[in-house]
Amino acid sequence: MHMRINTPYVIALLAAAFTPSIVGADLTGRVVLKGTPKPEITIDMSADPRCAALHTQKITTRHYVVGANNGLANVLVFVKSGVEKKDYPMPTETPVLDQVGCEYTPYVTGVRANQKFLIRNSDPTLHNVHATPKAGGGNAEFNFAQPVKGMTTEKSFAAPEVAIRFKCDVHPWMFAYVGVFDHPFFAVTDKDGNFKISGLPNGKYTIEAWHQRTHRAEAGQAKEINVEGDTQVEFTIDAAP
Ligand SMILES: [Cu+2]
Repeated sequence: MHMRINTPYVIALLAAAFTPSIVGADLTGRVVLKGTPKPEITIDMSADPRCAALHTQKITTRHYVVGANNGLANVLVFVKSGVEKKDYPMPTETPVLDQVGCEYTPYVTGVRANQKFLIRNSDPTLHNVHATPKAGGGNAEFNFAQPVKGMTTEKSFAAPEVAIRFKCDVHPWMFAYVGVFDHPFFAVTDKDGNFKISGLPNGKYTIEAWHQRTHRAEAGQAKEINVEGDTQVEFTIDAAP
């Protein structure tokens, strides 16, 4: 029997077999704050009049930023385990940790391990950027001055860590938190507590919601989930006593 091979069909089959899957599910959800946190503390910037002059309104700490329906902002939501270890493509955009009005912005953010990011001083005063990763975790502490407005310094962190605290050695009220991940499946909640992690392959994962005031009480802030297509998850975080 003579068999005819449909060449275009075979090529299409081969292409389908060897095209890596780039689409995955969207993991979306919210983080909700339960309970009433302590009032925020007013920040007195008078020690540096150049900082104080940048504000016309009262500045407070940002421990709990709560939006609509008790949604909690500035929570790092990330896949803690279950992710396949591989070289995920690095984002093309360079994240910026800025200093504006003598505050870090963003307050909480995430980067990939070995992803270059910029630290910028947008203020007309001296900042001293001081990153304080945990000892022995694979990330190096650094500490440098940015005396001039507009200065940028490129940095990266080598190892996953949630999260590295930044402070400023000139202005004791300045803090930021940077999570470092060896995969792209992380997000920071927006002002109403919403987050979205895209491209997550189907599978079983542990998802964690990390908030800088409550992370010591991890109970309830990690969930086992089964992703099969687009999936939603909600976290409730108790205000720390
Ligand atoms: Cu500073």
